Amino acid sequence: MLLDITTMAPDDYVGFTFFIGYMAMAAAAVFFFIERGSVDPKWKMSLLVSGLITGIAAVHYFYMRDYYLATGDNPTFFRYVDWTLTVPLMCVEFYLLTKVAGARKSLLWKLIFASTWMLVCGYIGEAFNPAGGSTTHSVTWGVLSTLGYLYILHSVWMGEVAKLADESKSDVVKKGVRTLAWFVLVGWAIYPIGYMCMDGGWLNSALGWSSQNVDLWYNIADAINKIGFGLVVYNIAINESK
Ligand SMILES: *C/C=C(C)/C=C/C=C(C)/C=C/C1=C(C)CCCC1(C)C
Repeated sequence: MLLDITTMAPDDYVGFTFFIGYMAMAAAAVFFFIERGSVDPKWKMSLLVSGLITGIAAVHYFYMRDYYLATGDNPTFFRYVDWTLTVPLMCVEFYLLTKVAGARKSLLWKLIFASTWMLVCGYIGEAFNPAGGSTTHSVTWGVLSTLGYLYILHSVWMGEVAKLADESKSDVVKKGVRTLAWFVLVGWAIYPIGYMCMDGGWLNSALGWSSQNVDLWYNIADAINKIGFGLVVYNIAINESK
C-alpha cells in the first residue's frame, strides 16, 4: 500500500493519530519549556525533562508520520529509537521527584536498566518477527520484555520509588508520584495491546485484530503517557512553587 498526503483517506485513523500526535507533542514541548519560567528553581530540571520528552517525541513523530505516509508500514525502527530516549527520561522524572527524599543514583540506573531491557526485547519481538508472523517469536520476546515492565511497576507501586515518595515531607510529591504510578499501571499497559496486534501476536492470531492498528495503540498511548506524565509533573512543580 502506498500513501501520500494528497491521497490520505479520510478514515485513515492511524495516519490521523500520527498527525495529531505530532502537533500535540510539539505544542506540549513549547508549553513545558515556557512554563519552566514560572516554577521555583528546584523544579526547573523536572520541567526541562518534560519538555525534552515531548520535544524528542515530536521530532520522531515528524519522521514516523512521513514514513507511514510513504510506505503504509509501521515505523518500528523510529518508534523504538524514540522510546529508547524518552522512557529513560521518564525514569529521570521519578528520580528527580524522589531525590529530595534521599533517592540515590543507583535507583535511577536500575530503572533505566529495566526499561532498556523491556525495549530491547520488544524491538527484537517486532523487528525480527518472521514474514507472516510467528506467535512463538512474538510471545517469547513479549514475555521477556514484560519482566522489565513488571520491575518498574513494582518499584513505583511498592518498591524503592514508592517507599521514598512515602517518606517525602510533601503531600504534593506523595500524591504526584502515586498519580505517575497509575500512568505506569494503566497508560503503559496500552503498549502491550499494540504489540500483540502484530502479525502472529496473541490479539492478532486469536481475535483477528489487525496489525495495521499497532501504531494506533502506540500513538494513543504515547499521547496519554508523554503529555499526561508531563502535566502531572508540571502540576506538582506549580503547587510546590506557591
Ligand atoms: C513514551 C513512551 C513510553 C512510555 C513507552 C512505553 C513502552 C512500554 C511500556 C512497552 C512495553 C512492552 C511490553 C510490556 C511487552 C511487549 C513489548 C513492549 C515493548 C510494547
